[in-house]
Amino acid sequence: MILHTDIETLPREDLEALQLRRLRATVERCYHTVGFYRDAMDDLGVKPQHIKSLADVRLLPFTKKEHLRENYPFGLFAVPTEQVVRVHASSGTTGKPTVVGYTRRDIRTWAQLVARCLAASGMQPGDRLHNAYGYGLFTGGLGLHYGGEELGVMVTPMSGGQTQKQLMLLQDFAPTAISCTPSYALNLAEAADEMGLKIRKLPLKVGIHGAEPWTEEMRYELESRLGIDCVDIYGLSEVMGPGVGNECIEAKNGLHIWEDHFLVECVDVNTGKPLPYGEEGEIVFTSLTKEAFPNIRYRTRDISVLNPAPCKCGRTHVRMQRITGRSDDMLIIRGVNVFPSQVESVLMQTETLSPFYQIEIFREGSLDNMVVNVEASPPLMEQPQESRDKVAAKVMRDIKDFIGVSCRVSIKDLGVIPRSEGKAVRVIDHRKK
Ligand code: DLL
Repeated sequence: MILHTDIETLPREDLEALQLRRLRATVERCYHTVGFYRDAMDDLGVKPQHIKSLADVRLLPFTKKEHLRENYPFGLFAVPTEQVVRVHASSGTTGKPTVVGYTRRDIRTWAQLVARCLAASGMQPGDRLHNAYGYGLFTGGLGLHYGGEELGVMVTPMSGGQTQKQLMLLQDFAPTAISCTPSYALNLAEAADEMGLKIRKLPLKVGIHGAEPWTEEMRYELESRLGIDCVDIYGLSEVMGPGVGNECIEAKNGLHIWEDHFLVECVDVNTGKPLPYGEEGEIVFTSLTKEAFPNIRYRTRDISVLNPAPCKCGRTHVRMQRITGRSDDMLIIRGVNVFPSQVESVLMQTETLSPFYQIEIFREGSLDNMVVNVEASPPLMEQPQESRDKVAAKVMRDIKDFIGVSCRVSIKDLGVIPRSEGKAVRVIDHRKK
């Protein structure tokens, strides 16, 4: 059974008519209930009645993370706090977190959208979900939890960490799906190997992974180690949490953005100018149904490409390619732009390496240097040092060829790189200390 088939396969014309009605209502409401939005629109001379077509969204001002911080904690709420039944917050790297709120209806909508994601991932009522996203201020745990219940699956609210216990419950509760970050899925696979647990033999069928960038190579790694299909789930707390979009199990090729609830744009990172479909840029969302915390043109800093081509699953909602990275996680090494995910791709194509890595950036004199620390595979561990040196030299050449940056590669013993329990820390930037 696939939920919501009608809305997910709506002809574009009808979908866009629905979006326009909802966009106009959202803008009207934001203008009249949130001082920040009214001021920002007044500054540009835009009134709600100027929004006559979907393209008119471009008349509206952008919203950025700093605006959320400036209005900490509840300044961007569009309803009285008495109508807010939940808040979440994302830990800022500096200072105050950003806070988001949900009305009772927002919580219901969110659950329905995550249920859609789970159904798109191939889950059905009666399935069992082992949910290892963190519970708490982070939206991952509760987001997947409510979505699972909405779909009618048995949810284990495991949260992150306690890896041994996770493995015990994976055997005893026999879930058919697991939700966690891709880096934690890898950690679980490794811990299962160490315990001698044949994880591939468990009834697990699908992994629903997101909350951090991951590559196609990582998908193959996880699928083969866990013996399951792995699909990508996307979202961010500012816009809702997990469930803004999800890959379909049929194509596993880009995340369908639930366009009846979110208007999505792709813009030039530097100029903010809208880009045509197919060009890489920053993803921007305007919410179409949110009550407590509506968004107008929220700049996600996530870099991707929108693809309107019909999908073999029959859904008409646009697909967003997997996220390459965040514009603020992009490293600029001697003038070359580098995303950690590009390094991941190269490392994971090198068979003699394990998929655990971390990148360090140092300033030496006036030059920035990138060091890629990666673990040897078990067979390479048995080999003499010169074999490791050869592999390191090859990886350095590959990174230079594919990404265009010179770096040092240091091949470490197995188990040396810290294991992730949630979002993996891929980069340690010593320049910031
Ligand atoms: O990470 C929400 C989430 C939870 C998504 C569970 C999926 C699963 P935040 O903590 O606010 O919310 O972080 C949002 O994480 O802007 C992206 O940079 C990144 N991100 C989320 N999903 C993906 C993904 C949750 N599938 C930020 N691929 C976003 C790449 C992702 N990056």
